[in-house]
Amino acid sequence: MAIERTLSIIKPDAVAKNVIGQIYSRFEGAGLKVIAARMMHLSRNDAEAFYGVHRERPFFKDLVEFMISGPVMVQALEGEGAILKNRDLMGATDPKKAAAGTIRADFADSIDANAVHGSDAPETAAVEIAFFFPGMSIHSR
Ligand code: RTP
Ligand code: MG
Repeated sequence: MAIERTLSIIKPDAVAKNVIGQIYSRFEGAGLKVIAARMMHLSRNDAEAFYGVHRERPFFKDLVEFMISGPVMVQALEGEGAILKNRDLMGATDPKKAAAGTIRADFADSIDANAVHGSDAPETAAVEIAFFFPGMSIHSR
């Protein structure tokens, strides 16, 4: 399988629970390398733009409010099949449906406060990485 990059966000609930390191350990344990990272508090504009594909969905307003409720940790991950591998580590969107041992099963409280984001396809990964890491701050290794 090809080496890919994907965009990951540790959401405000997981940052507040102080589990950034535990989540990074899961990335590392699966062979995913952190090649760029920044902690930030998203503006409303950032959150609305980032989740723009969901603008017409009933949960959009709650999603934006949640994503701006506290700081997030944003990282680009690199590795073999990184996009699917990260989605597998994350588990299902609704933590009640997430497989045992996944990040969402272990750290998420609800479908709204669900601990992590991960890109869902190569095209979205490229757009999302460029959104948070424009320019020179990526270190392929
Ligand atoms: P994400 O984009 O955050 O990685 O999550 P995902 O791919 O697993 O889920 P997606 O369909 O892209 O939805 C984005 C976020 O919106 C919230 N959501 N709520 N109430 C609902 O039915 C509902 N559906 C989605 C979730 O917080 C989800 O992470
Ligand atoms: Mg998604």
